Amino acid sequence: MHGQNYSLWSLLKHGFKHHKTWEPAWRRVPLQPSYDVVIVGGGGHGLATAYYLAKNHKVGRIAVLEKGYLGGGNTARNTTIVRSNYLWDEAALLYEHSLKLWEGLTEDLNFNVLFSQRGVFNLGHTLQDMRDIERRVAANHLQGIDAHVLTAAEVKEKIPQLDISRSRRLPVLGASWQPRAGIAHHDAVARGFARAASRLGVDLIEGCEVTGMDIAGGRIKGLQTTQGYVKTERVGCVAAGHSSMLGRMAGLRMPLESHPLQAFVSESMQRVIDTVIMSNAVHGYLSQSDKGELVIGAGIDGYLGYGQRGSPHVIDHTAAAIIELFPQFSRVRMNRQWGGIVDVAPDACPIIGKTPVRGLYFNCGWGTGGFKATPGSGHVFAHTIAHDEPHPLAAPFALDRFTTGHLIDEHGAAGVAH
Ligand code: FAD
Ligand code: PYC
Repeated sequence: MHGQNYSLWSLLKHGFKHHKTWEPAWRRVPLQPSYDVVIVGGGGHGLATAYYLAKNHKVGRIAVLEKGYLGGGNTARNTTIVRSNYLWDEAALLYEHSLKLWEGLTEDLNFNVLFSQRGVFNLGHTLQDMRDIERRVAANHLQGIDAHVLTAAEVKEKIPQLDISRSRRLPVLGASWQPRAGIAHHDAVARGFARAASRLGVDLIEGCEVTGMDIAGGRIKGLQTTQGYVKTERVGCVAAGHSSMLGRMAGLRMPLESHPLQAFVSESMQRVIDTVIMSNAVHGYLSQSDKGELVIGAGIDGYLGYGQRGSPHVIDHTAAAIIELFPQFSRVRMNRQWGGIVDVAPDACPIIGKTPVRGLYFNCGWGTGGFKATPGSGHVFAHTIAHDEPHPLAAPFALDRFTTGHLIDEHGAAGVAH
């Protein structure tokens, strides 16, 4: 993540040797004793929140506190699928808001986030899968989201490598297809938001873990950190799988479970797959990175935990599923496997908004699907913190839905089996 950047144009103009305008990736600054707003968690969502706060709202001095290095959590570990084809209006409109921001993000940040709209296929293997696909695509049309139902033959035309033979254990009967969906580069997204936020004056503090919260009279007053005490009256927590631990510091029991979720990549190969293929029924999904690696993701581990690796049987199952869809990949060598910790809410939807503690806001519960939401999540969370009122798109995702009962069940459209 560290290093320096320069434009090709200025290099051509001035040459490498005499180049005078090297711009550091972001400003290195020490933690200050007080800030107007502190964001806890320097993943994509935290950095995006800080960027949109600084860009769109006048809230004074902002810091992002990150216990490790910027973008080193789930942002670094995910398989980068971006899409908005969710079922329910609340979720679909939020993810579509995000997808629209993705479409202009490289220009907005002046940093190439390598967003590639190569389309996403969600395969159906049973009659019930196909009924669910038809229902979701019909909902997407009403929401103004691009979506198509394809037959098996139409899928085969677009992905000739896919085995659609009826003799398969779970034959492909068809798919939903979102052409505007795709992938982006995980590190570039974190880096782009970090640089742009830093340029707007946000302090980005790495190696700074929040260890306690100072709350008096029902209001947040400051944070204890491994680099000392910080005074602040507005705190946004964006800590993904570690959100329940931050909640506990504020005396809140968050309705979240932390689960391992795994992925693995192959050796680099020539381009063989130019789209994204997902299947919840066989528990695997696949794309190919710009480096040529097959990027393969698994279903969620059933048990709870914080070990960033996951169970071997889950990844075995996924390898089998991918070989079932693409028998020719059985000979490809795999290079790396890893896990991240995702925070899953009971209705598979995020929690965005205020808490019972005044000035303390949470943005979490994105589970297996938060990468695609990075710009949208930061955008609506920044608004929520700045106005002390939920952004209209964030309002349905308030924490109090677990007491009012206004849950939004997105398990079916989560993209990853859980
Ligand atoms: P993170 O990037 O995890 O950032 C949170 C940060 O908070 C971390 O850097 C952490 O160090 C920091 N932190 C935690 N506690 C503290 C503390 N006390 N003090 C200071 N800092 C703290 N989503 C998709 O949309 N598409 C996908 O294809 C996809 N694939 C995935 C594949 C895998 C294997 C995994 C694990 C996840 C996947 N996801 C996907 C989900 C996605 O990665 C997450 O929802 C998203 O990255 C969350 O972003 P974030 O910025 O909230 O979290
Ligand atoms: O939500 O699309 C998704 C997704 C893909 C892989 C993990 N999550």
